Amino acid sequence: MIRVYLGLGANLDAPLLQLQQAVNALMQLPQSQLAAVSSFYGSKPMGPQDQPDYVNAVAALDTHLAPEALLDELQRIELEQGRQRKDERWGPRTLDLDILLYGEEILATPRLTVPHYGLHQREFVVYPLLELAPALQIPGIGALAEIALQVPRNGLTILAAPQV
Ligand code: A4P
Ligand code: MG
Repeated sequence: MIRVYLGLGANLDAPLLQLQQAVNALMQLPQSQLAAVSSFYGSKPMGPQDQPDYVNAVAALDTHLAPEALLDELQRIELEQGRQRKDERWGPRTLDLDILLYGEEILATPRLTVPHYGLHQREFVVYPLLELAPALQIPGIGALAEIALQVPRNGLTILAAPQV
């Protein structure tokens, strides 16, 4: 099994419920075991400011799925939860599921950049990840705890605990 970390984000159509529904879907993934889910955090929108605040979380998943098979499953879950892909960069969405880390692998394929390119600059990824894995090393970047020292919290708050 490979330990994978996933980023969850939503800011439309009851985002807290969207995230809990996504957690429920992750528990059903084939060849996989959901290991842990961070608190659900409220965060200020990165990108266009004329959109609602986000709810974000990070999940730890142990899986036998290959990276692109996992991405297929995540995109299926996004679509099942009403995700519509729009052209606006960083615009609002009912659910976004990103592969943050896939074991210690560094991937650069047409469909996947892993570690996720924004991981170490985003407070809504760094702090939930720190909650799950305070000793984590980010391949090609460094120690998560060191990275966190450089990332302002920007109003990040804990909203709720996930049900797992
Ligand atoms: N892709 C490449 N690498 C990956 C990866 N590691 N994980 C490709 C998942 N997908 C990856 O994704 C576009 C393509 O990226 C996919 O087809 C996949 O092959 P998408 O989900 O359709 O597009 P997106 O998510 O809108 O684009 P992007 O640039 O990934 O957006 P971000 O960076 O996820 O930003 N503010 C707050 N507070 N919280 C948020 O969660 N999220 C965004 C979206 C903006 N502002 C936010 C938040
Ligand atoms: Mg995405």
